[in-house]
Amino acid sequence: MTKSKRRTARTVCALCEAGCGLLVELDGGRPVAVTGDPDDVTSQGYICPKGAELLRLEEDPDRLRQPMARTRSGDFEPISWHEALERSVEGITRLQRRYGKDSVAVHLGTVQVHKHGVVLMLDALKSVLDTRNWTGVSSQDTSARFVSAHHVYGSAFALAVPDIDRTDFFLCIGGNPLASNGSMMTAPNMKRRLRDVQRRGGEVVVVDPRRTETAQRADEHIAIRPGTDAALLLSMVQVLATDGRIDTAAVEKLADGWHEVVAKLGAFTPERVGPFCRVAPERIRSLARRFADAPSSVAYSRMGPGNARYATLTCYAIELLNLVAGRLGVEGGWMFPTPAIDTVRLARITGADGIGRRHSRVRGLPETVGELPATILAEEIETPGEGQVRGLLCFAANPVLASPNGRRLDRALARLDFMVAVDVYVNETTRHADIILPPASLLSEPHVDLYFAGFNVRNAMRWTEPVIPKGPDEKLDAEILLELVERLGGGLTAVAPVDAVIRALGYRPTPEHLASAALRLGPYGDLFGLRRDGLNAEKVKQTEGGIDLGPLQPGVSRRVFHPDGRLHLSSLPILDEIDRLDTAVAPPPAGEMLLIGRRHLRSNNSWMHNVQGLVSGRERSALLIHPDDAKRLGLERASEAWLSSKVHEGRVDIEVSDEVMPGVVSLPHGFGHQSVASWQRVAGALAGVSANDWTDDQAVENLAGQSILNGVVVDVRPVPEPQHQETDTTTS
Ligand SMILES: Nc1nc2c(c(=O)[nH]1)N[C@H]1C(S)=C(S)[C@@H](COP(=O)(O)OP(=O)(O)OC[C@H]3O[C@@H](n4cnc5c(=O)[nH]c(N)nc54)[C@H](O)[C@@H]3O)O[C@H]1N2
Ligand SMILES: Nc1nc2c(c(=O)[nH]1)N[C@H]1C(S)=C(S)[C@@H](COP(=O)(O)OP(=O)(O)OC[C@H]3O[C@@H](n4cnc5c(=O)[nH]c(N)nc54)[C@H](O)[C@@H]3O)O[C@H]1N2
Ligand code: SF4
Ligand SMILES: [Mo]
Repeated sequence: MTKSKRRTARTVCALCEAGCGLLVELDGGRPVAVTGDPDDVTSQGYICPKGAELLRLEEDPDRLRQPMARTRSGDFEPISWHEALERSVEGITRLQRRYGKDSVAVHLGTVQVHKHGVVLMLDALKSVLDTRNWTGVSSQDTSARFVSAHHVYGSAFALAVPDIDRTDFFLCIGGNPLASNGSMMTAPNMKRRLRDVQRRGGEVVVVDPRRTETAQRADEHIAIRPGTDAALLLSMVQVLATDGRIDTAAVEKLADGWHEVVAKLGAFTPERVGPFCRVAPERIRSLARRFADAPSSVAYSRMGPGNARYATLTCYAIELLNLVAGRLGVEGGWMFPTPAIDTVRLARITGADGIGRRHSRVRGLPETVGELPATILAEEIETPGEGQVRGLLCFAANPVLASPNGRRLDRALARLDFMVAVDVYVNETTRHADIILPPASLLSEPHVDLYFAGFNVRNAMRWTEPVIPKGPDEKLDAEILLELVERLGGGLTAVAPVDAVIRALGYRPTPEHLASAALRLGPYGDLFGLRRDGLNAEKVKQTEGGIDLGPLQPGVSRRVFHPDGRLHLSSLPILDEIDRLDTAVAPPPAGEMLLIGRRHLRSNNSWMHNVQGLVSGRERSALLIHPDDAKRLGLERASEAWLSSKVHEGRVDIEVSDEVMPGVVSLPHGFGHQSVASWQRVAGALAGVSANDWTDDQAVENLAGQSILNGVVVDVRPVPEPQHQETDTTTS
């Protein structure tokens, strides 16, 4: 018997923002085990259950491995790559020739930012498709933060992170890093990092309507009424201002507009906003004072308020609080990473970081960093007229479960003339596609730290080679996009003359060529040999586990892009939104019930539900309801309830739990897979409904057009008589 050949290879997990380093054990070239890489500079051996199940995800028999075409009967059958790509391009070109460029929309899911190759391909795709209907998940994720950064710093990508490893006081507002592994904060093993804050004698305070996994480990949990965080934060600033705890001279040295803002803060006293937020005024006051008095502190907010009514204003108020408390750009505070590939500067040069330069046809919603809000998709498909959307390229996204009013979108997608999806599953969205193009295994991808290095809580750079070669008939996501671009007549650099010269020379650049050049020209780069000790791709690849580039660097000016070099605190849209919030501040109506979301460590949005190891155990898709509400509504002993919102009503499983505050119910998004049970056998057999059946595509936040997915007004009652049917109340 010959001894099998075992070896280990390194890669980086692309399943979430933490980007943990992985060691993949190979037996005769076949991956057999995945563990955390102890040498990885970013994750130091940490791995979560999703990363540990990576091979199960990859080996899922229901995962697509060849291009699929939808048949007349609505089924799918495999076709060749050549035919799939030709038909995709033919479908897109036919519509664009006949109905104009805008007739084909694009929708991008969150996977895009995890793959450097895709990020670097998007300009080329954008340029060749030239459609205004370029949409994606940002409006359910980061757009509000981008818009706030644009106003304050002059670039949507001027994004600070909490210096979590040096802070003495971490104020976490509407983020649950123990489930999400951290977002817009690349920091694997948040459990350890939070414990370290406490071990240093510091404090962790979580503001969340639910006593989350993170809140349970915090020193203090403040339950807040959904959608009111901006008022709480402005109130904290108001307290510091009236206490005289603000170094006004220091603020004015960095920023313009403090006077205009402070003049508006009188409306946000803790006594006034307390009932609105359902937080005792004394708690707000004490929180503000402890935040200011701690040796160092940082305020951070994420998806909770980020997908609620005052999303952009909340992000702005985080900037304001960190600034006036003297926490911006200082150790233990709110600091700017210095990534080796400076995507912020690249975006500045290409203008990719702008906002509001185009608006959608039907509702006039603004673009943010090139993307129109995802909520426009259904209405743009349904509404006749010039520019009506008739075709869709959907990249790694499942908007039927991830976008508000998913049922309306589901019906709209069925009306498309043509749809192509790049995805690994037939799911609730891709089931409408004419063609599905599945990428090769994640283990066949090279990895270059690109987008998320901009959120590192400690600067680092990693570049790994593919762990396994891709099969002869497999393509990476970026390669699929590049082939589509080339067949549509474009090229990688998106600059037509440059691409023409490159083609004439018979040269075919890859995203890695672009990344390599950007690294060499970046802040630590070797400047193509001019700086001998500088970095280049080879050096990074040869350093096992990546290169540590040190703690975050103090300073602010390198991320201020307003021509006057100052932060702007009083942009008109921001001041107007403060006025609107001021008008809205009032105690909640009696009996109010607000719906919020929830994430689970073993899941990722709408996918990873088809692997038994990730879905076994207690059901996770039930509606959490507080015991007081359950009692009041006659649901104490019920296992189900009837949930209604403006757009939908239907049955949900319930779980009575004091984890959620009274007046709030919580339902995770991304469930409800019954319609694809024949394509995803494990997921299809799960219980659960899609939270986004109840969220409203027409309700958006004012500044970014951000979706409102948290703090949705709902009604909960016992399940009515059997003849009562589930209904959608939207017309389409
Ligand atoms: N395991 C796992 N990891 C993930 C994901 C996943 O689905 N599963 N998704 C990934 C993605 S796409 C993202 S963007 C990140 C998100 O990362 P996080 O933002 O850290 O994750 P969430 O669980 O959405 O945290 C939002 C929290 O806000 C609370 N909340 C809801 N409404 C409000 C409100 O109005 N105010 C306040 N203060 N809190 C509120 C919720 O109860 C919840 O605890 O996670 C990423 N990582
Ligand atoms: N109610 C509510 N709704 C929400 C949220 C919420 O908190 N509450 N969160 C929002 C947020 S933050 C986000 S980011 C969105 C997420 O919205 P989406 O990005 O649309 O959702 P995912 O489920 O992450 O979709 C991932 C898709 O990519 C496919 N996929 C997985 N791996 C690969 C790959 O390597 N290549 C390709 N081509 N495809 C792949 C999966 O099969 C799946 O179809 O959801 C949003 N929706
Ligand atoms: S936390 Fe888990 S899913 Fe996220 S990168 Fe690390 S191993 Fe992957
Ligand atoms: Mo997200």
